[in-house]
Amino acid sequence: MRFTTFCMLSGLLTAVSAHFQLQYPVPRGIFVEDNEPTFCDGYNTAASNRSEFPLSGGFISINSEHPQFTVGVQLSTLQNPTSFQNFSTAVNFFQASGEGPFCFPIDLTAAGASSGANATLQIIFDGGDGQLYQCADVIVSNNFNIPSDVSCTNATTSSSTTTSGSSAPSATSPTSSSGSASSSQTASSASSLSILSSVSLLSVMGAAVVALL
Ligand SMILES: *[C@@H]1O[C@H](CO)[C@@H](O)[C@H](O)[C@H]1NC(C)=O
Ligand SMILES: *[C@@H]1O[C@H](CO)[C@@H](O)[C@H](O)[C@H]1NC(C)=O
Ligand SMILES: *[C@@H]1O[C@H](CO)[C@@H](O)[C@H](O)[C@H]1NC(C)=O
Ligand SMILES: *[C@@H]1O[C@H](CO)[C@@H](O)[C@H](O)[C@H]1NC(C)=O
Ligand SMILES: [Cu+2]
Repeated sequence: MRFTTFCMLSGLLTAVSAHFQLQYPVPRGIFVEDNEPTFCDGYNTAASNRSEFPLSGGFISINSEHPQFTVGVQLSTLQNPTSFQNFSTAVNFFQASGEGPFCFPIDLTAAGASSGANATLQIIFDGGDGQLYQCADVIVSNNFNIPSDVSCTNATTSSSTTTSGSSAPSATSPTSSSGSASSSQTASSASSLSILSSVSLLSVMGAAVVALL
């Protein structure tokens, strides 16, 4: 009974507001929930302020708002990749679970990157409401270690299984690269609005859970 109730509620939450946020490396731009189903969360131009990222022994840290998800990472070594076709696989898609922090290793050597190269990482996440994308523009370095104060934890310790790269990114190009400045401005106000509405929705749902239990 409780289980059924929980499933119904979490199903609702999933349908309405849940996504994922890239925590590390620093994403290309601030998170825009409504744009996350599109190439690089709607940011179609590489950032000029790149952060360093280790050639090997790196990790990707995300916050998942979905209890079950599939995640993978693509890499491009173009200066300004503009299409999914400009990327190749760096971390095969795998399934994982747990709402909250999730952190997994990535080795760019295996993906063909070299030290000193500019690269873009595109994290692809599917928690049941379609594929979502966030990008980070980096400088690959073989003598950079991720600072120890960068958090790398998993919400749950349950094991994950590897899937055979079946959920490849859809072959859509970003709509247009012109007018990105104005669209990112409206996008950031839309983002605060949707954060507000997510928060109020969550409190309503929280009250409902308390009432039902
Ligand atoms: C890397 O990108 C920065 C700006 O994003 C550029 O100034 C620099 O020349 C690029 N380096 C290489 C090796 O292409
Ligand atoms: C690049 O600059 C933007 C805008 O100031 C900022 O939000 C972002 O965190 C910076 N990225 C890095 C990797 O420092
Ligand atoms: C990047 O992708 C676009 C669109 O598929 C393609 O036209 C272009 O040739 C690619 N660039 C490189 C350098 O592969
Ligand atoms: C989180 O789980 C993934 C998948 O099981 C694993 O590869 C990774 O090492 C875990 N991260 C931490 C910080 O334990
Ligand atoms: Cu979602």
